Amino acid sequence: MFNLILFGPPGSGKGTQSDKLVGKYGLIHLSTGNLLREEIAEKTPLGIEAKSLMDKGQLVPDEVVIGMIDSSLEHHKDAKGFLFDGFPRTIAQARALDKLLELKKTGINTVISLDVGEEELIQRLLNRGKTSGRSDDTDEIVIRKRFAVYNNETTPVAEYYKKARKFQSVKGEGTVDEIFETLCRVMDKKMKQ
Ligand code: B4P
Repeated sequence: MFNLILFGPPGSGKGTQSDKLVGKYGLIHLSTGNLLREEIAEKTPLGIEAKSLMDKGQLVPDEVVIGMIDSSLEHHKDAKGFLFDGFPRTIAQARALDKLLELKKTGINTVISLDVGEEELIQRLLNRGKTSGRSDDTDEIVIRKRFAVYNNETTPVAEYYKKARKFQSVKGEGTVDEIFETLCRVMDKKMKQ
């Protein structure tokens, strides 16, 4: 199995690059953002609770997203690997993921972080907001709140994987194809190790 975490701030291109990477490497794409938006679209109790938090730029409780990942892993027992996109976002989520993978006798192979400057991120998210209908992308105050949450709660996750010597950063600015090429170079190297 090969398990990758694509890491980075909101709007850094995790979703965009994940779609391309899973096509090339045959991994199962697990995006907690997408899973939550599906719950919202179906108006489930979980979705209704998640929407009120996401609209304010806050994180959904750890136990909710960990539960979603647990059932997705169970659902794809024969996968040759997973690409985790937007998860883990807290230390508690990172620890829970390690435990879940350990139970399946596997682990995280590598974490690749997309580095993008804050002003570029804001422009990307506001642009997406014009067409996506995502309420967390239309208001600059909410976007800035998401960055604050990222800096406070998610950047410690980078330290967690740095300590485990699994963390690597790549430049996340440039065209989508240029960034994809860089990611593929890193992936090809890691898969040979
Ligand atoms: P997510 O759905 O994970 O999304 P994201 O961080 O906003 O975006 P991403 O980095 O995937 O950007 P994308 O490729 O789309 O999170 C949304 C919310 O869900 C969170 O705020 C939180 O509330 C909740 N949530 C999710 N996971 C959670 C968890 N584990 N725990 C708790 N809460 C959780 O790119 C953004 C835009 O940039 C797109 O429009 C794209 O077209 C554009 N773009 C991409 N690459 C580009 C490039 N190279 N140049 C120019 N534009 C580019």
